[in-house]
Amino acid sequence: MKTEKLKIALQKSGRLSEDSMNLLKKCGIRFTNGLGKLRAETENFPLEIYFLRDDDIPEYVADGVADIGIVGENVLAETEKSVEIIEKLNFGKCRLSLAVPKNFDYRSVKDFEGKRIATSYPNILRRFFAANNVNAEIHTISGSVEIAPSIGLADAVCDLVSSGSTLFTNGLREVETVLNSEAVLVSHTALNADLQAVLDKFLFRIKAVKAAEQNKYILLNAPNEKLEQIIEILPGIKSPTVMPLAETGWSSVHSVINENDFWEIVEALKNTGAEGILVLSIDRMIQ
Ligand code: PRT
Ligand code: ZN
Repeated sequence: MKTEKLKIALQKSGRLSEDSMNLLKKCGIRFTNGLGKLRAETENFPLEIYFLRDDDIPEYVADGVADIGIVGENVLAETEKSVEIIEKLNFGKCRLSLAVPKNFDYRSVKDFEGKRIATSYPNILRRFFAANNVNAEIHTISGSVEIAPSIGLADAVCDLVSSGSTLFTNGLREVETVLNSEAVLVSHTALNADLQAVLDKFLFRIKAVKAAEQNKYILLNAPNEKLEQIIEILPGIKSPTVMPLAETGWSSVHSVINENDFWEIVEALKNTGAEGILVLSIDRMIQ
């Protein structure tokens, strides 16, 4: 029997496109994405790819035209479509923030009372102001939000920020975070059993890719009398592997450490007398 194909919607061209396609590739899924193509078939996994504008992805998935999709949480929150968030993907990170001109004497969110705010995210902003009991005038514009205050269209803006340089070069100062966002895998709320099985398989691979990216493989040499101390510092998946070196009185210790704890652990290891510390990237990690 032929397996039913899972239809995935990806951003056609934009900030999420490359990372989305790389994720599929790291999951071992091969496909040809000829430039300008709207659809691609995969060679070795039951997936069919649709390339769309990111704003349309929640609707395609909610309607079941696509079964799953990759989209920013900001777009999801704005469109308010009913889809299920399956997995955060660790890329496309940004925040939706309120920003004011540098000379605006800002103290609290109440300072937005009665002000005109330019944004491409009116629904999210309306909810934010309602939750904070602020009445502001929201002006919806679709692009170049950051220039609205300098041309007299608005008193402040609510826009996506990553490095902050766009705000800075436009004389604006970020004052409130409205939403933190990253790319997420979303799914139609009712997949049939066959498609759900394909999604589970895909998700298993995504988790292995994510885990590998968040962890490092560490090897080091240690005098045997320090082993106990070193093992305490290293968490490992179970516990570290310890093997004797050819030189008596010394061992080689192997373990996996989390990217976030990396420098603290390496410093602690050095202080205990560990030598020849090697840190390697992990390709895939099955937990
Ligand atoms: O054509 P299509 O509709 O598909 O694409 P788009 O132009 O609407 O979206 P695109 O490709 O710009 O962004 C896609 C998604 O990337 C967004 O929905 C976010 O989830 C995510 N993302 C992450 C960002 C940013 N970072 C980001 N910095 N989206 C936009 N920006 C813009 C922001 O609007 C501002 O103009 O970058 C500027 C600010 O960047 P910094 O680094 O100067 O702060
Ligand atoms: Zn868009």
